[in-house]
Amino acid sequence: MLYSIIDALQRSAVYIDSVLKKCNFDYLDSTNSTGDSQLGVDVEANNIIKESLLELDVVKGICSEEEDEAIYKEGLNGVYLVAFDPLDGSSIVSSNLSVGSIFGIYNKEFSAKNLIASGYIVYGPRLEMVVAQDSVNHYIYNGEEWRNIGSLMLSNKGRINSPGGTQKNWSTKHKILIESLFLEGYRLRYSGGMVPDLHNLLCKGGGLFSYPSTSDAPNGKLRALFEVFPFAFIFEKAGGEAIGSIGSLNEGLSRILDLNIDSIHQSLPCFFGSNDEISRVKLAYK
Ligand code: P6P
Repeated sequence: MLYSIIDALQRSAVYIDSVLKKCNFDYLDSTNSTGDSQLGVDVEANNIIKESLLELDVVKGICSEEEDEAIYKEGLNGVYLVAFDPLDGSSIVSSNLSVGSIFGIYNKEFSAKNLIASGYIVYGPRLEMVVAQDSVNHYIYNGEEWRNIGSLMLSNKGRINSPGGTQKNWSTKHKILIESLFLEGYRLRYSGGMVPDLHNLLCKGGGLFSYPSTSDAPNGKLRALFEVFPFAFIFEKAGGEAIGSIGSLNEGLSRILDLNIDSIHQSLPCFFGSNDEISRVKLAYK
């Protein structure tokens, strides 16, 4: 049943990749519902994915970072809802850095407990796609077809530290946590693109990616439905963990896929990683 959705996303990925290769990266006058400036290619990628999904019988509706509201189809056929960020990392695409699309497939309801599959597309030197259901499958597009090249698994402890957010606005406990990893020899890997930064962790055995609550972004920056929940699902299926918090950090950090959101564009502080590093985050934020 999910095959038609994955196939539609794979066809959209090839189309978006070709658009990225020849488009200019001019900003539009518009902003999206989170207030982010929009590139023309943001809107084009959104339309490509939205149209390819809404024509599927199994799809009941979609929500997108580039759409103010969720879009539901009339009629009772579809059961699946797809939330997606059509082009994540627009701010770095004009520097020719890798960017990506992120998606989560929900059964009947946009909530973490109804997330049944998720994945992402990496528009980089190679066009790649990762899809998590029972395991985390890694695909490469060879110019003619998508080939499954195996699955991605995290080690119990990694070597990469990928710290997001404006450092001068980090809390003291977050600064101590991040510094402790560097003092142990972790390598800094952070491009400012969620998809390539987390794909790097998944391909290189793990470590920690963090986008914490900061004084300028108390609820973090990354959006729950189409960024954080999909990657939380992927990291758990790859043998790691994903924790975060909704509302005040005073309640501490919880398993992200146990959290409930109030609005489709809600963001939250989030930590993705191998088990050892996530244990250290829990200790640091205790
Ligand atoms: P910062 C890109 O704009 C994005 O939404 C994610 O792809 C990325 O992880 C994050 O923002 C980077 O944010 O504040 O570290 O530049």
